[in-house]
Amino acid sequence: MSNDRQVNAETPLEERPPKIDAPAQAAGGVPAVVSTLRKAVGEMGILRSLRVLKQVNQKDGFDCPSCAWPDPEERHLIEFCENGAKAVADEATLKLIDEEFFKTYSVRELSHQTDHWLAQQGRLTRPMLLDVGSEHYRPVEWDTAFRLIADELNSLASPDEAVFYASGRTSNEAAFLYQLFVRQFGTNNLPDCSDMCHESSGRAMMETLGVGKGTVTLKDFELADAIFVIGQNPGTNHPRMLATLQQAVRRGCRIVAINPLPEAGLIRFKHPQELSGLLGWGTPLASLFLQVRINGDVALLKGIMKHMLETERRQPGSVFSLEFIDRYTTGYREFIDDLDATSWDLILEQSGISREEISKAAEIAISSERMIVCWAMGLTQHRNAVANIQQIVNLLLLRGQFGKPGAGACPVRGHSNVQGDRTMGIWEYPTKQFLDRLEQVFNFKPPQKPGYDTVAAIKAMHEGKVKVFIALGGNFLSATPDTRYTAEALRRCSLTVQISTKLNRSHLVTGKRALILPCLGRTEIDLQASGPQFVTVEDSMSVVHPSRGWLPPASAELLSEPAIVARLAEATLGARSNVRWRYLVEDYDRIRDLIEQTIPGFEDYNRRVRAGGFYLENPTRKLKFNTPDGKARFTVHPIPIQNLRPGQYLMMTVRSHDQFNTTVYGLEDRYRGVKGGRRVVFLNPEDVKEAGLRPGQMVDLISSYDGIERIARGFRIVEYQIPRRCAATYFPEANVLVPVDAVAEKSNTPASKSIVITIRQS
Ligand SMILES: Nc1nc2c(c(=O)[nH]1)N[C@H]1C(S)=C(S)[C@@H](COP(=O)(O)OP(=O)(O)OC[C@H]3O[C@@H](n4cnc5c(=O)[nH]c(N)nc54)[C@H](O)[C@@H]3O)O[C@H]1N2
Ligand SMILES: Nc1nc2c(c(=O)[nH]1)N[C@H]1C(S)=C(S)[C@@H](COP(=O)(O)OP(=O)(O)OC[C@H]3O[C@@H](n4cnc5c(=O)[nH]c(N)nc54)[C@H](O)[C@@H]3O)O[C@H]1N2
Ligand code: SF4
Ligand SMILES: [Mo]
Repeated sequence: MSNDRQVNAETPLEERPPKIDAPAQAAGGVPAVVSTLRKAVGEMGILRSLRVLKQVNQKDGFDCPSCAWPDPEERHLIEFCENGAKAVADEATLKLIDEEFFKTYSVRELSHQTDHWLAQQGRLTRPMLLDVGSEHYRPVEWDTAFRLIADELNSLASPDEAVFYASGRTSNEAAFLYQLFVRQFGTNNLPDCSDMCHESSGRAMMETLGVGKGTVTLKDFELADAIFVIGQNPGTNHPRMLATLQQAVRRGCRIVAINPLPEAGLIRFKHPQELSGLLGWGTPLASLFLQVRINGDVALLKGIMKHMLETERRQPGSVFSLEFIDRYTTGYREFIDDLDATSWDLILEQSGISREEISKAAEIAISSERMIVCWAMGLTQHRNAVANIQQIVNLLLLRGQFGKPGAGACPVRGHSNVQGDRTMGIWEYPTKQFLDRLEQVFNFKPPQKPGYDTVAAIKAMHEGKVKVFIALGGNFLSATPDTRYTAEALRRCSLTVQISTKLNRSHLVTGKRALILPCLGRTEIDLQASGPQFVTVEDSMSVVHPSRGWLPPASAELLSEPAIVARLAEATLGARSNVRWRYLVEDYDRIRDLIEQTIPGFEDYNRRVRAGGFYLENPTRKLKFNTPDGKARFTVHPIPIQNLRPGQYLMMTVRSHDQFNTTVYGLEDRYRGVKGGRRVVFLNPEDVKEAGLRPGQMVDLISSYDGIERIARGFRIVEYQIPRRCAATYFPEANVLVPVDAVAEKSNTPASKSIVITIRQS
């Protein structure tokens, strides 16, 4: 039976139209400084802002809770960017949600507020229970909450009827305890946000290189001759990457940007911490910008490699690293045969890029001894996402861009510890080696059957196969596809539990009963029996380092994530577990000792991490490929053909400059010139004209998939420099349009950047 509190799962309509300005020509500069200060001081006041921001990314401070871009060896006084500061301010805000708040507002009333409003209400301060039939959350004691969850879990017919989600802000320590608890409980149902993020990268690289992580370090960026940035908007999502790119450009490195949008940060950058950046024109970054069609990357990369092949044929030995290919790879012949069989017409048509532009990119690759390719969600969220990334691997293999400084593959991770969480075993598909280690160290038989990933978990809830849903962070309802379907899935659960810092829509769309368990954030002092604790995280380039909070907690009632997991485990497993949960949480060194015993690469963990951190070795750097035959693999992929019928557009969902995933900080997408609203659809001016539409007009967006129509209402048309027949909207507003079945092959990642839509006048 589904519960119905008449809660609205979707983001509400907007009353006023947004204001549209011309897009910015450069990222950073004075507006970045102004925006940083406005948000920081608005949330925290001046003194607190100064005190907190000074600790971001410092060696004795806390890790920026926003993205996973690494910190340099040498730290400056200011080691954060505009969006890092916003993330910190959002957590360290002085606003608090108290008991009165939930007495005042029912979940139904809250659900009609925007995500922006929800995020502005401040920090959650007490455990809260939404009981069967009730419309208001009420306070509950921690012990009662843990007992309630334990009783629900222990009354399930099978441990597989529970799902344990995690989001990527969770520390290594909390993540390790969480997966240990879940596996001792008896299931591998450990989906995480990575399933919607870089899962395609992990899959693609594991198959071809034998490793699921990036192969470069920050040092390599100082040595590369060329850096390709594909399907990524660093100016907004990894802002300090621009400073790294700027340094590279200044010493002569060439940047190739491949993106359907001319994102401000890719074109020109004004370093906010340099006087010239504040006053001048900034540094042009990309020496070549290829405005590819949405999902035209397989075609484009094939074109680049076909040009390289033609040059190699004219001057044998001048382009390809044949010795490297011969010694370290397989599949070269099939790969070349496929390139030969691929027609230029198809490449040009599907990529939308001219032969001349393709040859420019190829010439940069040919003339670069050392090359790095970076990518993010623009490649991972398509049906053929794994193929996209394997084409990058092909490109790098052709010129032997592995096992040497200044070269390699760089999937740029999103959440600040999403990579670490996987290393700690948050994965529905654990390796046999990992499970064997758990068995040896903890003396229990871990479940062997793979668990549900994010999409499978939604379906299992919808089918009634899962009854309890627990989330360690994140905003499952809004981050996942197919909002209406997912809402129904969550409503069918008997209990949903959110371990969170801030209010979000997943607290409102719930199972029959729901709990909010409020936790400490990164910025806060984590005091346990042995004294203040630090936690550890792993950045996008495999560096593990400490993070220590400095602020008094937002409320005395908050527990740390490791403490919540430990108490939950204790309440649920009781005498069934041989782990001394509370003892571990008294001193996080004890958790790290167990991680050291279980996971390779963490030798001498406590000492090395106190000394500042350490790098987790990546075997590909020594040309060791952990594939079945020990070789890196070339792979063959057909060009995906996008046959759009008249009136159809291919839509991607992207982030604005004023949000962190589903947390909306504000309504200003400064670089794209959109202010005061988020329900917009970016279209090419020619398409707008051809369809008889006009800028500013209100329309409904419709996706038709497998005979089902999904509608997102009340979007305004914005004319933008985007390829013909392509459209862009913001995430999470447009997630209602992403069918739960539209996923990437092999990685099962929602294809939220390739949704076919039509547009109807409202
Ligand atoms: N401030 C801030 N920082 C963040 C986040 C945030 O929300 N806000 N989120 C964090 C997380 S979890 C992640 S995963 C990262 C996300 O970082 P990004 O991947 O940069 O985020 P998106 O906004 O999804 O942008 C995708 C980019 O890919 C382009 N793109 C879309 N489709 C295609 C395509 O088919 N081909 C190509 N070549 N390009 C395409 C889009 O135009 C856009 O520039 O950022 C992290 N950092
Ligand atoms: N259409 C579309 N959908 C997408 C994407 C897209 O590009 N397009 N991107 C996908 C990607 S890349 C990702 S990573 C996912 C993100 O999916 P999630 O990670 O599930 O979502 P977030 O919005 O990052 O989660 C925000 C919530 O986390 C909680 N939180 C913040 N800090 C902490 C903390 O320290 N501890 C705890 N316990 N909770 C905390 C807060 O309550 C906040 O409301 O979304 C995916 N969904
Ligand atoms: S680049 Fe990412 S990690 Fe670094 S300060 Fe900015 S948001 Fe934080
Ligand atoms: Mo992500």
